[in-house]
Amino acid sequence: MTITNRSLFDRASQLLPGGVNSPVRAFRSVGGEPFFTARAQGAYLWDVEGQRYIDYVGSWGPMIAGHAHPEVVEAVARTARDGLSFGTPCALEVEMAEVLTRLVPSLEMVRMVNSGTEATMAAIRVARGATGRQRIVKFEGCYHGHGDAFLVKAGSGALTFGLPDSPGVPKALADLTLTLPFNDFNAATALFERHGDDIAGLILEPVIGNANCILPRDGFLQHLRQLCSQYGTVLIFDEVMTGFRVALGGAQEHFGVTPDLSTFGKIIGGGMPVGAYGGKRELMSQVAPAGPIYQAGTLSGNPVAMAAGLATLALIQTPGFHDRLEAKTSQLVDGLEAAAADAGLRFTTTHVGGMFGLYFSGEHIDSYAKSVASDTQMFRRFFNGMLERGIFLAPSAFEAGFMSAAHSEQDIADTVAAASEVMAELAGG
Ligand code: KE4
Repeated sequence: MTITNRSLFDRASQLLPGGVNSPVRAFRSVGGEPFFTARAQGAYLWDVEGQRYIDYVGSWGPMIAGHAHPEVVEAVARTARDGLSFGTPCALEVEMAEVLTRLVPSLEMVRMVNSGTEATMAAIRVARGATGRQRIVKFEGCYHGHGDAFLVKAGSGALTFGLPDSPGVPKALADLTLTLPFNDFNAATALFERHGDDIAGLILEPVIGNANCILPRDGFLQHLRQLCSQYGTVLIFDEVMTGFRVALGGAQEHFGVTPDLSTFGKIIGGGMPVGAYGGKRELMSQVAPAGPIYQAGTLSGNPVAMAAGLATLALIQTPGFHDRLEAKTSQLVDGLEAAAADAGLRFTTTHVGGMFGLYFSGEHIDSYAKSVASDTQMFRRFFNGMLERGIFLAPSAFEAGFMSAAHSEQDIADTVAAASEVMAELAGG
C-alpha cells in the first residue's frame, strides 16, 4: 500500500480525534489537510511523499537549534543505552536544575514536569496554596495549556468573570478566573482595586505567542509587577514559548522584569516531552514532599528528556547565539514586509528574538482585539500559497512563527522570494 499524506490522514481520522494528537496540527483554520512528516533535519521537514518544507513552526518552538541536531541526537542515544526511565532521581535531573537556575536567576528552585500544561497547572496551584486565595487572572489571547483554569473566556462587562471556553470546564471553576485585556494598564489597575486582595496569581505570556505574536507595551510588565507586589499576588510568567527563545534568560531577561514564578517547556526538552515550573524558594519549598502542595509525575525528570534538553541548552549558550537568531528573524520579517509593500498589500509584522508574527493588517498589532481584526482569510490564502512553494508557516493566523539557528540566509531569501510570488497573486485577487 502506497503511503501518502491522504492515506495516513484517512487512517488517522478513524482513530484520532480530528486525525491528530493536537488540534492545531489538523490545519482546520487554514483549510486543507495536514501533511505527515517522515523526517526532519536542520531547518527542513520532509513529508511522506518526499516534499521538502522550510519549517518555521519548529515543533511549535522546541527546535531552536534545528531538527535532529547531531549533538542532541547523540545525547539522547547515549543516554538511552543506559536505560529510558528509572523511577528514582538521576544526575541529569540535578544538572538540568543547575542549568535552569543559573540561566534564569529568578529560579531559586525548580521542578521538572512533562509538558507546559503541567507546569502552568502546578504554578497556579502553588499560587493558590501559598496565598490561601482562589482567584487567578489571565489575559485574553494568552494560552497556558489545556488546564481547566485556563480554558476560560472573557465574560461580559469591563471586569470580566470567566466563562468556560470548553465543554467540561465547570462554571464554578471558570468563575475563579478573571480575564483582562493585554496591554491595558487601566483595566489591570481597576481589576486589582476591586479584587486584588482575593487574587492568588496573575499569569501571562510576557510576549503573547498564542494570538499570533503580541509584544508588551513599554512599562506594561513593570505595571503588572507593581500591582502584584502591592496586593500580594503571585506574578507568574508563562515562558513555555518565550523561555530561552527571546533571550537566553527568556522574556524576563529581555524586558527586565522579575516574576515570582515562571513556567517553561518546549526548548528545555529539545523535542522531548518536558516542562518545568519554579521561582522563589519561599513558594517552591511548599511543594511536596518539601511542603504540602501536591504535584507529581511518573516521567518527570526523565533521563532521556533531560539529555535532549541539556544538549539543546548547551547549544543556545554559544556566544552570539541569540544575536544571530534575532538577525535571521529580522531578515525574514523585513523581507516579507518589503514583498507586501511591493504587492500593495496591508501587512505588518512583530518580532522579538527568535519568534515573529505576520498580520494582514494596516495596523501595528499591540492588542488581542487588533490581532483578531486582521484579515484571516488573506492569511489562509498566504499560508496555502507558501505551503505549495515548500514553506511551512504556522497553520493558523493566531500562532507565532519560529526561527532556528539552522535556517540559512538562503533559506530566508528563498522564503521571501516565495512570499513575493504569493503576495503578487493575492494582490491580483
Ligand atoms: P504543552 O502542554 O503543549 O507542552 O504547553 C502548553 C503551553 C503553555 N504555555 C504556552 C505559552 C504555550 O504556547 C503552550 C503550548 N503552545 C502550543 C502552540 N501555541 C502548542 C502546540 C499545540 O497545542 O499543539
